[in-house]
Amino acid sequence: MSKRALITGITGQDGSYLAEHLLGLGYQVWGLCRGQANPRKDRIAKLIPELSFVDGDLMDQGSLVSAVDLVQPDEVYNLGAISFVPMSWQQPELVTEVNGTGVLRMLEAVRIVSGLSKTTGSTGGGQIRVYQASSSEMFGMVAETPQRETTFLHPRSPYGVAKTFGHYITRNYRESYGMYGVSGILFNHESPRRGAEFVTRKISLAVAQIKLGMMDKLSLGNLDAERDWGFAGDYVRAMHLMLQQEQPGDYVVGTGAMHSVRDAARIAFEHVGLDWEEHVVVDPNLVRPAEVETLCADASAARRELGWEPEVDFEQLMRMMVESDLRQASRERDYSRLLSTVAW
Ligand code: NDP
Ligand code: GDR
Repeated sequence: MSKRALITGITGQDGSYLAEHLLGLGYQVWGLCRGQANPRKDRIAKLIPELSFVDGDLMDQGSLVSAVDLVQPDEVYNLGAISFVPMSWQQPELVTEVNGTGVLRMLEAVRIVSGLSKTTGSTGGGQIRVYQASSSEMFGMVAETPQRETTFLHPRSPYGVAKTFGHYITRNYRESYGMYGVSGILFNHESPRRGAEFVTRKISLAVAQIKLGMMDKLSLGNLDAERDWGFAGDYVRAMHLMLQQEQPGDYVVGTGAMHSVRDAARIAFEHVGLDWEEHVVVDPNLVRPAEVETLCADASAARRELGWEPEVDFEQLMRMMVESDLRQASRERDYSRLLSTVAW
């Protein structure tokens, strides 16, 4: 009997890579999709025809209970979130509802459907395993470098605060009800499917367009910010491995190498024979109210206990993204259409 997985956030970057990975392992995969006529659903359905869909929204408890009940999954991957950090200052309440309380709603849905009693902690039906998408953004003002599972959390954005709630409530359901719930504390991971609002993709798209003479300048914010950037395709393997362990546990996932936004721009422009300094301008409006300056993962526990290793390094990643955007941009010279078709 093949295993059944339910993925929230199926229309996002990680949802697509994880679905492909699980289908490749022989899973049956359902994606939770929200909204009426969500255009991103058509895009993912076209990319991965083997996917099934179920309606639901992390804002709606009943819809999650129905979805879990309908799918009867062995594994739930809760990737759904408002994932762009700056939006969390614009709409902090909404981000808290989706990224924080939404996690609680999903855990409740799993608890109810699997018959875990609030009083006895006894399990009714089979055990459903839950993966929660925690984030290095929870470390915020970093207490130590590199960051590991035990590093003190000091989030610097409403996004990070909401993710911290999701992280602890997952652990709490594990301790309260014996639920198999784990959090992957994932550092930044990118790909040609990354949203255009995130800095690496913003750079790769701009480089492709500048190379093709479609634009000339790229505005960026804090060039000194440093991140531990990896490839999304590598990171979804770690999500799956976490749910295969005998004992549930939380793991940091990252490459252990740190680069600045300036490095990202330099590598991307150099790849097409351009000088980044001639094209990048700093826009103070893009600097955040509170910044996370440096993030670097100590993923030694994931390497040791999960046997996980990243395969793509930062330079390869930036070049892969630029190449993909160059191919798409030369086919589709209208910028808005470029954004909607790129890499999918
Ligand atoms: P994306 O922004 O690409 O995807 C986010 C997904 O969440 C979309 O499918 C979106 O669906 C869905 N979503 C938004 N609101 C809701 C809601 N109310 N109910 C259900 N689904 C909703 O993110 P990524 O794929 O990059 O990230 C996946 C997860 O991992 C997120 O939780 C993110 O916070 C976390 N994370 C990501 C990292 C990264 O570097 N990529 C690092 C660490 C953590 P829709 O089409 O309906 O908008
Ligand atoms: P981040 O990713 O906030 O780390 O969150 P993002 O790519 O948005 O920013 C990374 C760093 O680059 C700096 N920066 C800019 N960022 C953007 N978006 N646009 C710019 O023009 C720009 N200029 C400089 C930022 O200030 C920041 O320091 C991502 C998301 O995927 C989260 O959901 C996830 O939890 C974390 O990674 C880990």
